[in-house]
Amino acid sequence: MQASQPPTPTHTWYLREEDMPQAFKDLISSLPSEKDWVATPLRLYQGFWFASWLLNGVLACQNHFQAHPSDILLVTSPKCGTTWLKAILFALLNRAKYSNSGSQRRHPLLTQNSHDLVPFLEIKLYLEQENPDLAALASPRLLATHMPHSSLPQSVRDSNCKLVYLCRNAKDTFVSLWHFTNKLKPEEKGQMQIQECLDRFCQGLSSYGPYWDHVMGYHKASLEKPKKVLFMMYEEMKEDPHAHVRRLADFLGCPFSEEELRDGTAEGILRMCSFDNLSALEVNKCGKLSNGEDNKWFFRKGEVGDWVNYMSAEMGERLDSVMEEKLHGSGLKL
Ligand code: PAP
Repeated sequence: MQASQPPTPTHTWYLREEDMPQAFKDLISSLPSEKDWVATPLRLYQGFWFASWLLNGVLACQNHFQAHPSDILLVTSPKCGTTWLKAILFALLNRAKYSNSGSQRRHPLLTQNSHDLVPFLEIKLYLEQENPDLAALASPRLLATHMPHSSLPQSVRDSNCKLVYLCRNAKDTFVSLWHFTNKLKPEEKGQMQIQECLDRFCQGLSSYGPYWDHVMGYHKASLEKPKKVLFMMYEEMKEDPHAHVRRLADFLGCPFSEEELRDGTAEGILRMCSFDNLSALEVNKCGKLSNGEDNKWFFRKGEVGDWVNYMSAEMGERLDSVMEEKLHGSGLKL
């Protein structure tokens, strides 16, 4: 699809709502509702705002997903660097299979978007089928979710599976979300006013919001269970990706060997997963996800501090003060 053409408004998720079990429909319609930025309803469920169409996947996942102790779950709030960390985790866990010295097999990340290689639980697997058969997934299963900690399926909380959580500065997250939501919006509805969206974001009204509560839930869990939950920040990854990919490998129990450290395996992974490399691949320039989103929408700038180009200083200060107030006492600064 060319940038000048409007996005295809045929996302599968909008169709799925009709197929929901009656019990889900009844529950969802009983929940408090607000318009989200694109005027589709948000529902307040277990203290967080979810797009109404998405709750089908959330409820099915909560009811049916059985975590394995070897599972690895990447968790993010939308636009915190999911696409990047999905790619890094995939490359890290499969590094022996696709090493340069090995079979010379073409690396899947060169021909597939990381969202296709690391599926979302509630946005893909449990949205498409109420109880999908995950037996075919290779072990360890690498999965992703945007679900808040308090909404995770019980089996995730009970099992010894590992959670990698990535968060990002609130202003950059907000601006990235604003851009992305504009892409999703039918062109005839025009661009959303950033000020209006900021008002909503500051009230906690965004998909999987309030953003600060999402972050706090996983931060607390990482302090309580550091072997189970790794808490990471986009800006720190950008600052020193090498240290953080090693940290990830250690946390996941697959540390880089001396030989790998000598032969530049970590650097190779980071090079392949860099914004410049991934965004230049044909699949990410022209491909689409199964829900109709263009892969290229997930690669905008990939920079720290880009918010200054879209938000006034006053808007920035406003979001800073909301975040400071909400994160007060946590030691976090976002
Ligand atoms: P999602 O949560 O909806 O899957 P996600 O991947 O978190 O989306 O958000 C995309 C952001 O990650 C974009 O940020 P921006 O709008 O500020 O530019 C995108 O550019 C950035 N991103 C994607 N790939 C990379 C990468 N390889 N390195 C760094 N940032 C990246």
